[in-house]
Amino acid sequence: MRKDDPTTLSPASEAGNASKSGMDAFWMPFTANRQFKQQPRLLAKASGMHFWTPEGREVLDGVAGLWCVNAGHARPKIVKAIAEQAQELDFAPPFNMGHPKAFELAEKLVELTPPGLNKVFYTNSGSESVETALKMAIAYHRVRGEGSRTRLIGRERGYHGVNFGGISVGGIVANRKMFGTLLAGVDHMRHTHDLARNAFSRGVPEHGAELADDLERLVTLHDASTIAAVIVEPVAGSTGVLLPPQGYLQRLREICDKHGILLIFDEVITGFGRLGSPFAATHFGVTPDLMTVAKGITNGCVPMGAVFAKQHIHDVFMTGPEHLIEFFHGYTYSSHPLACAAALATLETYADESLLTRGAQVAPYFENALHALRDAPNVIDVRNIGLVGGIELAPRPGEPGKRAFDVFLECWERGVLIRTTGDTIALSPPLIVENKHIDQIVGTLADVLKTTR
Ligand code: PXG
Ligand code: PLP
Repeated sequence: MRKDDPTTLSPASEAGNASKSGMDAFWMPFTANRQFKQQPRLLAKASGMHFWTPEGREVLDGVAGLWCVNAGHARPKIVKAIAEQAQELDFAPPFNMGHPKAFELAEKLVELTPPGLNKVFYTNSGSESVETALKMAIAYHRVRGEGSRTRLIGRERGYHGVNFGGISVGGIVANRKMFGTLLAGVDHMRHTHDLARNAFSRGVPEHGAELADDLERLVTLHDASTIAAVIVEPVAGSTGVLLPPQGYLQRLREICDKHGILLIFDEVITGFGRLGSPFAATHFGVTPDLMTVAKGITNGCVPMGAVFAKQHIHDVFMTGPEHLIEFFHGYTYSSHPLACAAALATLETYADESLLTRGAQVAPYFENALHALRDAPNVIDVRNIGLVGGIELAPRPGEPGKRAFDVFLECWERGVLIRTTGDTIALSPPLIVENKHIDQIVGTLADVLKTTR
């Protein structure tokens, strides 16, 4: 065989696996693969508020990548930190070994979290953070002698990532129905979405705090002595931007306290400034026992997630012989040096530009702009909090999700990246967004809604 014969370069092409289009091999996540590959939407470059396609077309990022690029794209401090870290220490084993930045980052993170959440366990994604928090909750009860508390309570329409624990406590049917029996011993509260009473609310809706009493109902059914934890998104993102009714989270906290149930907030989207406060827990003044984050922790640049735990949860584990592992859990890439370097530079960037609270200043303009869409064709609700917006469309008869997806495609053609879930358009611009960007996003949406059937 000749040295330059391409078949000697790749075992895949030798076996005939390489595709003609160059797009067959990649099985894309959460994507209509066949539709995408007929009409690919590729991103080649990003900076600040914008992406560029390989052809050089500019696209305004209305969704911070995927709710993660909170400081905007390619921020210099973060780019530099990652490059330097790769040179200096590319990897360090996280089990039985450490590296300085992992400790430094943890100290900095717990300065930002609500009081009491002062222990950090590192993961690599939101999904892993959720699995970690659920395991921590069950193990916590067991080490303190209440091993019967194994049940986990989630909520309808909840999104907690895609691993088995997360889809079990989650409540999105498409993410669950294909995957068998899931985790045993899980139950769900009702979701809080109530268009009849709360449509077009500005900020948190007025009605529905009583839905927290669903937890009391589940306690009556299963008995508190069998329940380890309740997990909710303080503001649900993925499922279509659902805000907690006034007083709902406080009530959930009270019921958990009354029954010794741990409260887990999944702050993968709400963490790091999305609501105009560092965390939703800060925003609503309700502190969970465990809090999951990911996405904005590194500005989306390097995969990373984390679970924050209250001191007493951590301390319960620290009672056996000192030479033994206390919590049999961890990932090869927990506290990856590149992720820690990216996260430290991200926190610096957030601090330099006060980004963790900037959303609160921009929110009124964003709110007014969004609510101007209430009379656009097919709009049945507009919801907003901080720099999160949801615009719900009436589904086209017999084609759920299609109307919103058509809006997404047309916005992309017109240079604005939005996100849709079902028939809800979700907006979550980078926290550096300016009024002119908001005008462009909402102006484009208004035009597109006029022409979408
Ligand atoms: N919990 C919450 C609350 C999330 O929003 C995850 C867990 C999982 O994180 P990872 O990093 O494993 O994806 C998420 C992720 C969307 C969308 O369209 C949102 C997410 C992921 C994919 C799509 O809104 N959020
Ligand atoms: N599968 C196998 C065979 C492994 O050896 C490991 C880690 O050592 C894993 C899965 C888990 O990988 P990670 O730690 O990256 O989650």
